This record gives sequence, C-alpha cells and structure tokens, in this order.
Amino acid sequence: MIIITFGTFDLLHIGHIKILERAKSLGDKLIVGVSTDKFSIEKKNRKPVYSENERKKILESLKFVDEVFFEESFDKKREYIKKYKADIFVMGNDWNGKFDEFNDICKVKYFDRTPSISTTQLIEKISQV
Ligand code: C2G
Repeated sequence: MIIITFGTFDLLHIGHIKILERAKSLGDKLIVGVSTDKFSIEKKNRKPVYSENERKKILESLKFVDEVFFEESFDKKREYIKKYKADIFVMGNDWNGKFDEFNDICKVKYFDRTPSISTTQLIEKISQV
C-alpha cells in the first residue's frame, strides 16, 4: 500500500513526526509532497523559516519517509495522487473533509492533529526567548 501526504513541514516538530509515522503505519511506502517556498507563502502568507530544499532533505532523513517531492499547488493534487499511485491520502483533521473529492481515486484519511504545537507557536515562543 502506498500512502501520500502533503505539507509545508517547516521547523519539523513532534506534530509532524506523529502524523508521518501514523501515515507510514498504514502501508509500505510513504510519499510526502513538501510545499515549495512559493506555495507555502501562498498558503500561510509567510516565508518558511527553512527553505524548500532544507525541508525536503529533513523529511528525506526520516526513516519512515520513503520519497519526497515538491508540491507546487492545491490543484495538482489529483495529478500527484495518480502519478505516485497512492492508495491512501492522509492529512491532519484541520483539513477535515477538504479533500474528500479524491475518494474516487484513493482512500482519504484524516488524523487528529497533535494538540498545542504548531510552527507558528514555535516561532512565537523562540522569538520571546
Ligand atoms: N499537523 C499535525 N499536528 C500539528 C501540526 C501539524 O498533525 N500539531 C499535521 C497537519 O495536519 C498536516 C501536516 O502535519 O497534515 C503538515 O502540516 P503543515 O506543514 O502545516 O501543512 P499544511 O500547511 O497544512 O499543508 O495540500 C495540503 C497542504 O500542503 C497542507
């Protein structure tokens, strides 16, 4: 079973690790679409702290991540799912229901987010040190 998930994964933290680990536990291969800097800025209205190449390399270093590619936009999702022949598409439930349209080509699963941690909170906490 091939699992696919997407995200910016900036300042990788335990919330990211948990969803990636749970995603991998559903199958044999986990493919991650890491958002390009340009797409991340469109989504979050701020530049990621780590560049797209750094975020890609950090994800590639995780033992439960098998392949990482650059996610350029929301509307290429169907193309990515088909290209990587994903059986299951995993996202955190902050996206609950948002990707159900892809249920015709794969199983869409939403996992609970890890509470009280986010990249934005981390940046705020670090800037107060
Ligand atoms: N996440 C989580 N718990 C947190 C923070 C994040 O489970 N405390 C999950 C998110 O739900 C998401 C993944 O980690 O599934 C990556 O989070 P982000 O880097 O914030 O990704 P996002 O901006 O939601 O990008 O096309 C989809 C988008 O690229 C998703």
